Amino acid sequence: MPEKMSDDMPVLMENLTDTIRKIFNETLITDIHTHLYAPSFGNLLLWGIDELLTYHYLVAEFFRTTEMPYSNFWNMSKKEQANAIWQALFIERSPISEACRGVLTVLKQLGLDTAERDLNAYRDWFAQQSIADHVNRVFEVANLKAVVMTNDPFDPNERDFWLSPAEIDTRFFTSLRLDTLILRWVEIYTMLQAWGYTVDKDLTEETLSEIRRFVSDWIQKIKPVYVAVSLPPQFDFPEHSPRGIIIEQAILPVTKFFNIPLALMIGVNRNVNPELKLAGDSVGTASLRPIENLCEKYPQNKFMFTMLSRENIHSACVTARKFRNLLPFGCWWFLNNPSLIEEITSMRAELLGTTFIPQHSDARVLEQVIYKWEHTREVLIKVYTEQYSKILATGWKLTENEIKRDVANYLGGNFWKFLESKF
Ligand code: FIX
Ligand code: ZN
Repeated sequence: MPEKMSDDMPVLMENLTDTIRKIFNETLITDIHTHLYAPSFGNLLLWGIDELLTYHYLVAEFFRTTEMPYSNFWNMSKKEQANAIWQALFIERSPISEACRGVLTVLKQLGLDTAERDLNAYRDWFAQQSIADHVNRVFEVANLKAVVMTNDPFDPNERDFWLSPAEIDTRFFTSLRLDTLILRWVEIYTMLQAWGYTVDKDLTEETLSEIRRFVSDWIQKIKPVYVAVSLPPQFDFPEHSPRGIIIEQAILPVTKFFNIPLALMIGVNRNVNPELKLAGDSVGTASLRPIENLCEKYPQNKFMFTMLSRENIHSACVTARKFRNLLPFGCWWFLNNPSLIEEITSMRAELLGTTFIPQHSDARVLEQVIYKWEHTREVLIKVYTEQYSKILATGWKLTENEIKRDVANYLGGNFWKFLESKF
């Protein structure tokens, strides 16, 4: 009788990079934070070359190349804006920034010829795609299993969808984004009044109870995988301010009740240049004490967090070591560049082993998931080849299935297990 072949294989030092590359290429990803929408949300799902070229990362880079008055740009049609950005960033200069290279990676991976530099030919190609097939293809090329949307009940377009919801593609999960509720209470409490909640500008007991009812209603309506808020670097906790009171007395009890995480995205200074609109946000270094205070005071609540400032990443790793109810995720926004992903992921792997989520895409335009994941994957293969080779060098034996297990956890498992966990 021939010996039964094991379906697991030992990993040898000489095959390590190839094995890790193969595993990363085969592992499907859950993208835990995007600004994408399922096709049934209609125009809210952005896709195609003009959307790719007018991504706010590229708008910011475009204005560095021109003296054009801001208003001229904003008065242009989307196609005209895309033409101007293409001309300035791809033709008159080499497209070497991460956001520019991203457009080229997308074109390449969709089978278009970047050497042609023919914007109208790219437009024609996108115009021929049917959105249903195109979404399938993008998911396949990017290796995606699922994406999490960012769903804001205060966004009038989204509200319309939720008031008479259509079926949602099961690969698209929801998250409840509450920046408006938490950060702009004084401006928006009248909206809650108009929607039938008995609230007042002052955060009285009754008002807080009604805010809890509002958050619970939306959790039941959209079934989010987490509740999220982005916060400025000055965020503190505990804090005697509307945002501090709303988080502590309205959000935390409800997220605890439903056992869903609160995702904190810390370090954004909004609108430092309002002329740039969506492209006008900046970064600031924050303190980790508020997160430590939250995790310590509310050990039965679950928190996810990402920081925008590079200077915060090391202390963020240390904070995560202290609290099992805290899950770090992604290289957010200005940190989503290969040189920084490499530094951040190595640091996290050294301090946190396999217990974090290395990346999310933050894609706003469908096809961006292709480049954001392709560029990240290259870095992860490099970082993990190095990490695994160091343990092999001690004589430790590794099998393919063990690396598969770890990579599957990084690219989705850690997230789904955190959602299941109860402390
Ligand atoms: O707050 C956020 O979720 C940010 O990611 C966005 O608002 C930001 O504009 C972005 O697209 C970053 O990638
Ligand atoms: Zn985002």
